[in-house]
Amino acid sequence: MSEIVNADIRKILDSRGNETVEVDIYTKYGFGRASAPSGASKGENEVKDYPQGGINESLRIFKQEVAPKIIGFDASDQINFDALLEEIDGTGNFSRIGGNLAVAISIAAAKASSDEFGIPLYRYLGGLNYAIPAPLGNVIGGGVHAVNGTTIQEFLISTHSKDVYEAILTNAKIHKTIKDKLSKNLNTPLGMGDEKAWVVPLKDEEVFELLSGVVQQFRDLTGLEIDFGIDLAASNFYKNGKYHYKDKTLTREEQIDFVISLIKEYGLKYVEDPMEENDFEGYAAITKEVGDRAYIVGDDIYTTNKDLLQKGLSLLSTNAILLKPNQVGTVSRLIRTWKLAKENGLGTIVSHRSGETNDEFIAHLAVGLSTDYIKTGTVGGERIAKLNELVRIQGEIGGIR
Ligand code: 2PG
Ligand code: MG
Repeated sequence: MSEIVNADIRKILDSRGNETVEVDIYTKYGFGRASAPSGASKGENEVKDYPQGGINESLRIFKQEVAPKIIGFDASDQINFDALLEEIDGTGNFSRIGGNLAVAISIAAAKASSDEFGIPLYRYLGGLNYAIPAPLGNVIGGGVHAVNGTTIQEFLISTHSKDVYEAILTNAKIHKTIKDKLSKNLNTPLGMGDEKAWVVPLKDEEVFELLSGVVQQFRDLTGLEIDFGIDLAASNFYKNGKYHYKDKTLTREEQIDFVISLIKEYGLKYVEDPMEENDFEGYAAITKEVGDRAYIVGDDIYTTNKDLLQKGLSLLSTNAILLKPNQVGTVSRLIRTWKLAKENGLGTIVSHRSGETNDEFIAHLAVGLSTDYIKTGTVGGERIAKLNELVRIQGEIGGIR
């Protein structure tokens, strides 16, 4: 039992300078503080960050309705605690209290309870089966995370090492090398996107060439396994039935062929949201053809929602799923979706959002659930907060996939 004795809320800023909520939960002998991130490229079925009336309405609801009801509640009873949040909200999708409020409360309760019991958060969340995931990060980006970048939202790399510090350092060195190459050789303007990936006014094809060269250089240099991948976030450039790149427009069938050819040509191991999010069959066509070579990952298509994953499983849409707490609003909802994915042999990835705080929770979540990857950038304070937490956790448990 870890009885909640007090709860507080405040507004803080996220990495984009937008307002977000931070919640404190006190149990008799424990304390938990959590804040909510926010996406820019959101799936249609995500819970909404805030209700009508915005963040101030969430604050009002917290003070007048939530705090009085959660005080006295057992924070360690996460399932019923999260059910209470759903009951207070009353809409089924947190549209009255706001998904950001729900997720900050749910995570703060988990943190307070693990603190009360003196159990590390990753172990509190995952029991005895925990493991350090491979860090996966965006090194060149575009889409809605940047102005004048690539059409594809994220060009990702992931170093596998038994030492997570070596993995995150190698990822960061790749990020740095790309900057050196771009500024020396290409003489092109260089910016930085929301997730601290480089933004270049290049065509997607040019980036594939550049990045596969850098990745190979680091494989040779380190002898480590380094994955190359992408998040197309394809819904964002799908309009009127076609996929609109900077230099070309593709039909649905051409998009399927294009993605398959990219996976084959560049040996991509990770491909997220290759089709617009309602095309479950389109995802399936890609998975069928190249699912043995790469993770075909569902983000916007599932939005961490168990029912949507169920649909994807029946259509064999993907062989992996992205998990983001604020897409569904509570820790228990996310864990239920994760369980279904595991039972069906899918790869799992815990992910940050493009707008982040310094909250390190997802590092513990990824370790606790032993996901294959944690997608949380390569550099930038709010991304490094999670990566450095992995280093600390490794100090306690050791090992990486
Ligand atoms: C994504 C995420 C994180 P956003 O599409 O996977 O990289 O972006 O948080 O903007 O939805
Ligand atoms: Mg995505």
